[in-house]
Amino acid sequence: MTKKQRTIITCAITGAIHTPTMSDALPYTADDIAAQAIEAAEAGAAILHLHARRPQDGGVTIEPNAFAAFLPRIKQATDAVINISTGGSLKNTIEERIAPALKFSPEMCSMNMGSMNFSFHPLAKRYDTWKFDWERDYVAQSDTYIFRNTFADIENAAKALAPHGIKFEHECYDVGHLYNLRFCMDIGLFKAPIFIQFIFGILGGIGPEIDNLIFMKRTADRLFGDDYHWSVLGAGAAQMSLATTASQMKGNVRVGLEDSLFISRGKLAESNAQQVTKIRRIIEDLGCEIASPDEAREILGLKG
Ligand code: KMH
Ligand code: ZN
Repeated sequence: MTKKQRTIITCAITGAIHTPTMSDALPYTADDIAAQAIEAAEAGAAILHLHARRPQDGGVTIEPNAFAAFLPRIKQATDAVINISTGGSLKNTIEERIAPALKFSPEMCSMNMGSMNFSFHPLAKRYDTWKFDWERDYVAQSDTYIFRNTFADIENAAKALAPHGIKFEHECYDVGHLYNLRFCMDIGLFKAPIFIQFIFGILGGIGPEIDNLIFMKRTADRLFGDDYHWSVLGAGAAQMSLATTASQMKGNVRVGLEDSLFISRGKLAESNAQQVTKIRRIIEDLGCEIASPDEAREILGLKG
């Protein structure tokens, strides 16, 4: 009997882009990050994608101590796969960004596959209804606005992290990033089977249309054959519809307040768990099953 397809739900708890001024639900103290991560795991997230925040103002930090304030609590309360971000903020060097993953050697960490303009522009339509102070909340974080992931950065990160046996969540924000990933595999930086996060709807990357999902998937099939796993992250309003479509295409899904602050059109989510519960219900109602953390470990070949 063939094994039933299981959908891995990743929940990205807080990220580095949204600010506490945008939603009261966005966790930024260690207590809140731990509590929401635990609740998301209980709701069905097999993987927890984690960033750290400064408890005093919610700004991004890549201080390993900030991760140390919530990681043990999450590990003690859940068996979810820990995935530590190497995204940092737009100001950090790649060496600073990988420091938490090097220190904690989690089962997974992110690996961003190309440089790009990233996300916010004050005139972008999707931001115009938020209580968002562009100067205070975003420009202050960056004077370049470029999310830098050069080939040299990727190579340095891959080589430094290689001894840890960490599985990468390869963040691909556009079709070109899939070609970057193929190139990096060809020069020996990453080995199959890889895990790709197709990302849609970040300003600066590919848009959130279903045609684009099909195009990304077809391109990945051509570049990586059968030997890869994939998941979909739709940013903002596209989150649930793209995740639903991905699950029906036998892909995996990512939700969480890092990617969207909303639970439905115009309605802020109360928590990460609320988004996990929603996508889990959709997946199960449509006849699929979700993967437990151990099933995710087996599917992705994690070090455990
Ligand atoms: N913020 C997401 C669009 C990372 O953490 O390295 C992608 C992300 C990047 O999660
Ligand atoms: Zn992230």
